[in-house]
This record gives sequence, structure tokens and C-alpha cells, in this order.
Amino acid sequence: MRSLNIALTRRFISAALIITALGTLSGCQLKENFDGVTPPALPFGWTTSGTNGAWVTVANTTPDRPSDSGANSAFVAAANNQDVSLVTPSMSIPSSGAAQLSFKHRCKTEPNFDGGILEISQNGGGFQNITAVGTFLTGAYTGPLNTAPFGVSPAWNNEQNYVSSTVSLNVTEGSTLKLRFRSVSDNTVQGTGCSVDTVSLDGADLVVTKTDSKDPVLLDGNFVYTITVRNNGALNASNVLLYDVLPLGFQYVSTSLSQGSMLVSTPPVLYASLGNISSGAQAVMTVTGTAPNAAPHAPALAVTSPSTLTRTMIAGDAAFGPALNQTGVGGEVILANDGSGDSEDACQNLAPNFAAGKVLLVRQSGVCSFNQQTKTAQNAGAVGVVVYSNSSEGVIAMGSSGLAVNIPALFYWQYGWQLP
Ligand SMILES: [Ca+2]
Ligand SMILES: [Ca+2]
Ligand SMILES: [Ca+2]
Repeated sequence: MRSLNIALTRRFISAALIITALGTLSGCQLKENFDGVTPPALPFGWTTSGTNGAWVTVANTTPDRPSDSGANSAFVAAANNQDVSLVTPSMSIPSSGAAQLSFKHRCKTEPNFDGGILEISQNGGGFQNITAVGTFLTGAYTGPLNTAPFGVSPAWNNEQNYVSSTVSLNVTEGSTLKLRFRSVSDNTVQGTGCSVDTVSLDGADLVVTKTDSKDPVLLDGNFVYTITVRNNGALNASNVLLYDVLPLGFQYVSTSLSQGSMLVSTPPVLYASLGNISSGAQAVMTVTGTAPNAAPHAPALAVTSPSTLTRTMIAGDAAFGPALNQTGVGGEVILANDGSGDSEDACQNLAPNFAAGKVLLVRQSGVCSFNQQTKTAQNAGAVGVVVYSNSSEGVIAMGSSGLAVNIPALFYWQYGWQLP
């Protein structure tokens, strides 16, 4: 093994500095092409209701039921006195409140009397025409509808081919909404029906992630939080604000931003204006600080030399041996070799003075107790014991088997960094 000096100590290890998830501001709320279900089933969360008909998923192999995308579309067959709705699942609107809806429709219905319209409900309220909160960028209503209860009003009808509609929505920030495609008709003369396909609701989609340069954080210099705000959505996000509360006890050093400016940088509150984040782009805040030099102190192993390997690592306590302080007990590390069975377990006696003045490193044993391993080490002159393990148990506390020992022992789980 490499030459190491190690100290068995108690140092600050902060569980409070574990990262909390900052969450996702959902932006891509809906993409539905009706191709992932078996006709006539509607996709999960979609519903139909009304009189004289029902929306179903149809295969484009059915005569006069073409799809815009893939194998299927949503369709309602024409009927007299029809008023049948196709309702989307509930969707949330991104932080910016801006969203863009696009979909394809083919309402092959009687001109001037029958047709399709699109409605929207916000936050569980009643449905209203999409034009109340949206502006058609393409594919606006073309013909009139003339049937109760609407009277003469704009609609899509007499469409022989799919038409693409895009609607810019201006809805309340953070609201939920449902869309309703509605096919209505008067009491005579029918067309074929109304098709809807390739529905997409896009917005800015800000995803916030936070990583740390050390975890757990120990008393060995600065560490850095990196907070990334990425826009995975189709629309640009404007006036993005980032708010973060630093963990209790965090000793703030500095903050830097890839764009924008700090509004508040008074720990524990960090509040930044990141400005605009384009679709596919990201902004980054880094926060540098240190762990507090305060209790609680936990069992730790500190590599004190060589300088290229110095570090402090979490360890498991022992229910035997003397108590440790922040200075601890240390020395050069020597790997056990008892020449019997697992030669690194020190379950059998070591040569006299094998570990004189040193820290004995032993492998966790299924044969003898931690307490016995430490007793063996003490008999060979060791000043301390580190029991190492590669098992899936993680860091564990070592129980006593009643043997009196006067040297300390700590348990080390070699996850991420190997001792021997
Ligand atoms: Ca489709
Ligand atoms: Ca009609
Ligand atoms: Ca052995």
C-alpha cells in the first residue's frame, strides 16, 4: 500500500449541508400525437363527453380518417345536434406565464352550420373560447358556426385537409389549465367529422440543479455550490429570478454569476436576477464558502501526509477504546499481516511490535470482532486501528465484545477512496 500518515479524530461533518432539490418549473406540458394508444382508446388523462357522439382514437387506415402524424388521430364522427368535447389532461403553466399551443385539425363538417372550436379552462374555472386568452399565430378560425347555443360564431369547418393552428397563450403565471376541442352541429346535414392530431403545448422550461464540490463537507477549506438554471423549453424565458437559502451555519465567502446580477447576497439569502435565458441555454451561479468550525463533531479519519493526499473522511465510531478529540491519535499506516486465513484481518496474533507506534489497518472480518481486532493491534504496539470495508453496508458503528482496549478504532468504508 501507499505510505500514509493518518489521524483518528473527531471533526465537523455537516449533514446540514446536504443539497436540497430546488425543483423543476415544468414547461413542456403536453405532447400528444395519439399514436401511443390502441384505437379507440384515448391517451391517459384525455376524456370525452357530450351528446350525439364521442371522440375516439382512430387509425389512419380507416377510410376518410387520415392522421396528421403517425398511425392515429383523434376523431369524432359527424352527427346532428352534436356537442361533443375532447378534454386534455390538466397542465401547469411555466413561471413566465407564456406558452405556445400548436395542433392540427381537420374539421370536415357542413359549412356555415357545423364545426369545431377550441376552449380553455384555467385553474378549474369554466371553459371559454381560446381567443379569450390566446392569439392565433396561424390557422385561425375560418368559417362561421350557426347552431345553438352559439348562434353565428367563428369555427373551423369544411376542412378537406389538416390545417395547422398555433396559438400564443397569455395565461396566469403558475396556473393550471385544460384545453377542450369541441365539435358542434345543427339539426340537419352532416359532414364526415372532426379530427385533431399532433398537439403540443410548449413554454419556457426552467430546470434548476444544484451540485456541490464536496459531499459530505469537512473542515478542509472552501467548497463550492454550483446552481444551474437551464431552459429546456421551446420558448425563451425572460426576467428569470433565482432564490436560494444557504444551509444553516454555512460560512459565505463569495458568489459569481455567468449572467445577470445579485439582488441580495446577505447569507443565508441569495437572490439573483438572471435576465433572459434562451431556449436551450443556461445560467450558472456559483457560491463559495466553508463549513462552520463548530459542533457537532463526528468521527473522522484525516490523512495528514503526504500533502498530495490530505483529506478528511467520514468514519464509524467504536463502542470500545478511548474517546477521540479534534486532534486525535495518529501515525503511519501499516496494513495488518497475521499470516493466517485472511492475513489482513488481525484475527490471529501479529508479530511482536509489528505495528509499534503505527495505525494498524485491518479488513472487516466475519471471523472475529472489531474489539478483538483492536486488541490484537494493541498487543502488537499499534496506537490506533482503522477497520476498512468494501461492503454495501456503508459506514457502520462498531460494537464492543467486552475486551478492554486503550487504543482507539474507527471504521472506514472505502467508497470513493481506497485506503490500502
Ligand atoms: Ca397522430
Ligand atoms: Ca349540420
Ligand atoms: Ca487472519
